[in-house]
Amino acid sequence: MSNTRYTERAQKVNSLLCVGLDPDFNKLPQVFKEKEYPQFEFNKWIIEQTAEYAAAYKPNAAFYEACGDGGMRELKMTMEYLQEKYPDIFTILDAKRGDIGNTNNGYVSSIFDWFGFDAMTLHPYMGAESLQPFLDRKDKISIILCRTSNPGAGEFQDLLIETRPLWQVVANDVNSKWNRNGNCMLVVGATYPEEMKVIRSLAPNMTFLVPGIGAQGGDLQTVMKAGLDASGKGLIIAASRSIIFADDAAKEAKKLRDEINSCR
Ligand code: OMP
Repeated sequence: MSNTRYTERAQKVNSLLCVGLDPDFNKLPQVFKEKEYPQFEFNKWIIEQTAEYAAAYKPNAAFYEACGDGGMRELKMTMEYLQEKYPDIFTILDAKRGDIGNTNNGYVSSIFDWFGFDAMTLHPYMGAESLQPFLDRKDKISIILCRTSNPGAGEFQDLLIETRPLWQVVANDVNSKWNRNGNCMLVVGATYPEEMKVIRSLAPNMTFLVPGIGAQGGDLQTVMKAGLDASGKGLIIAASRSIIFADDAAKEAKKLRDEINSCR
């Protein structure tokens, strides 16, 4: 099952680090901007510097879509590069998809089958029935937004459903009802460690994708304490800008990998 792909890679390189491949064109060093395939060449360079520390890579679709058909081609080239050179690294497309079931079949074909990602991020707003095409894929991982990292996350997520905020209902339902195939994970932002603690108690064995360390200011130690599962795993700690746009991406990735491990 695909869930084991992450844990096996994490074990192999002794890392819970996920490097976000968010190659915002405007922020690329000039030398890459001038290349025929700027985002791909930049990603390749980042991958070469960080692969030994990375359990996962997570491109965000927005930065590729922003570059039109060239961006989509370069996202595919990035995937082909990873599949060929680092086939055991877990790959996540951050695209926060979710539509009616029939339309979701299109995302399944595109993101899981054509691009070949192991996992994608999904929003739960339309319910389990709509997400069934993703949940039915036993060989792939559905990562459901539960508590997002953004400052305004609470606008809807904190709304009370009887006595519980919506994010708790999502955590509970994904864990107890949606995860029949053992192929669900939850997005839990690093900027909300108190909520993460509660989500860990609601979903003791589930893996959390945790963005918000680095550029968004999440505190690593607090997050690790709140989110680790009983076996000292269960987290995918994601950072994009703080690694890929650092002066020395390899150094930053190693540093974060080591900091994560020192909290385990
Ligand atoms: P940095 O803030 O540069 O590390 O990037 C964070 C990445 O994680 C971006 O691609 C975001 O879109 C994504 N993300 C969040 O920042 N917050 C969330 O709650 C969820 C995600 C995500 O699904 O990955």
